[in-house]
Amino acid sequence: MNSLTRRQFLSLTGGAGAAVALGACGASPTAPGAIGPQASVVAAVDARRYRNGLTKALALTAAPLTVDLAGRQVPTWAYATELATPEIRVTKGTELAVTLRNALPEPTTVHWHGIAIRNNADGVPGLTQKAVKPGAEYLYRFDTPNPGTYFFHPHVGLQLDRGLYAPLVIEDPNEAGGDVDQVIVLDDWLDGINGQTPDKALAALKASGGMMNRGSDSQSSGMNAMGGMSDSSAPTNAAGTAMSSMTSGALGGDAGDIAYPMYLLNGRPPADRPTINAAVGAKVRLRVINAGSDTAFRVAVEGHRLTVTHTDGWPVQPVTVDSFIIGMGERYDVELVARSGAWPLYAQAEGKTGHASAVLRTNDTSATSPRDVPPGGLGGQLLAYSALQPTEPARLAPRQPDRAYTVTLDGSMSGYRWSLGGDADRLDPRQGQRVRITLANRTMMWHPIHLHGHTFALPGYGGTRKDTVNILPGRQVAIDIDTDNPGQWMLHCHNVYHQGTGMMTTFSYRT
Ligand SMILES: [Cu+2]
Repeated sequence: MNSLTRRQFLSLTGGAGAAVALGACGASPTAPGAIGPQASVVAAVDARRYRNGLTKALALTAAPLTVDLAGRQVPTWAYATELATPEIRVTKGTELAVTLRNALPEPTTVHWHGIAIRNNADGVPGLTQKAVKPGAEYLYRFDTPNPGTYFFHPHVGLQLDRGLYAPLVIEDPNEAGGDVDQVIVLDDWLDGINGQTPDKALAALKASGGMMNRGSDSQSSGMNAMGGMSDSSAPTNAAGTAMSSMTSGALGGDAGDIAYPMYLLNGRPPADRPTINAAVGAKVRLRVINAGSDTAFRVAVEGHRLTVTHTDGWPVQPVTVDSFIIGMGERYDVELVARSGAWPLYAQAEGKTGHASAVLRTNDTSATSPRDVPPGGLGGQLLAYSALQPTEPARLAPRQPDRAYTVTLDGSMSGYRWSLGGDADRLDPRQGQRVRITLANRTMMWHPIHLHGHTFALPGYGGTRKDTVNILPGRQVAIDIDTDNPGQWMLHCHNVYHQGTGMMTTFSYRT
């Protein structure tokens, strides 16, 4: 099965998945006994969170803006004209009081990705709050007890695939840290390029089965629009560029559905790549965030090895590699020791054509900028999940699961539909349990699965703590959750086009 393309898979299944309900509502959050965001137990848990007594108040405006991408003026929606900003950075334990002002023409929210947050601040419309209407404001007030690298984005429709994202760093005053602490936000970009929008891209993906009907092969023709293969009919993909094969061995097959026209690092394309300055010998901490919607990135820095110290905000036992792949919603903190010179930092769009980049430059050198070419390390030793081990404080205590669920990742390429099945509509834990969810990917594509409000452990990977895990085609991964944060929480694919067509459900605490 693994060698089949999605096109072949589709012709074998005949699009049977179309009969599967979207499951968008999941375990109904309005069911009897569901613990809602305003429940007293939510407040009781919140009252026990670590605080340092400080509050940081700020305003965040989501608005239509024009951004400059290497001299090209591009209309989009964003929080600031400089993409991937504002960076919010606080000391562990600081209370954040962020007022969201919605200047967009449609409702929005902010989701604080990866943070074990109070449920009513999680930013999921219809589940933890009402969507914030155009012209309205909403105050997000929450604590930051767990240090790490996080980010924030809307949880409405496909808004994440516009410019609505920025980093949130919670610093640990007891951590040694680096001499240089640099956030690297990666993104795949189509919004405003030749009239593209994420909504148009999704419409093209949904419609492509019919539009590209090629007679007897009609069931599978939709695959062409989703980048599974190339053929002589040279279809165009949703981003309007000529499609080529987008496959990755490391991702187990199809790398994504959309060939983006551009990839950005800290909001800038390669033609305007940013520079990171460091002293020779400085310890540089890179906090890498994938804010993309349909693209994994493979990251390396020429002339340097990378020591992975954290994933999804939580510490791991340091492991040194040449490169790593980061899926949508994942974060890796890596350290390097800067060597004299000017070096390309390169984020290849995995399985796709294109990259984002930056320059690491030491302050002793007047070297001209290095050529923007792939570092040798891109093809070197690649980080595997199996190489990750949590630090002792990050480990969950040994315990047998009280509840076990299986959630299947399903899809039908007929009409472009993705879904979660199995126990997806029955995720009804109680507070104080150890819950195991086995995520079984029955599709022909990888999926980065994200759980809100918790950092789960991966029992199959040494107990490493994460909140977003890539699951390859035909594989299954178990996640262990200590149910210590009552409320209603999304479990979903962080490919926004998959999430937007049904690959989501609710992890729904019950009394
Ligand atoms: Cu997915």
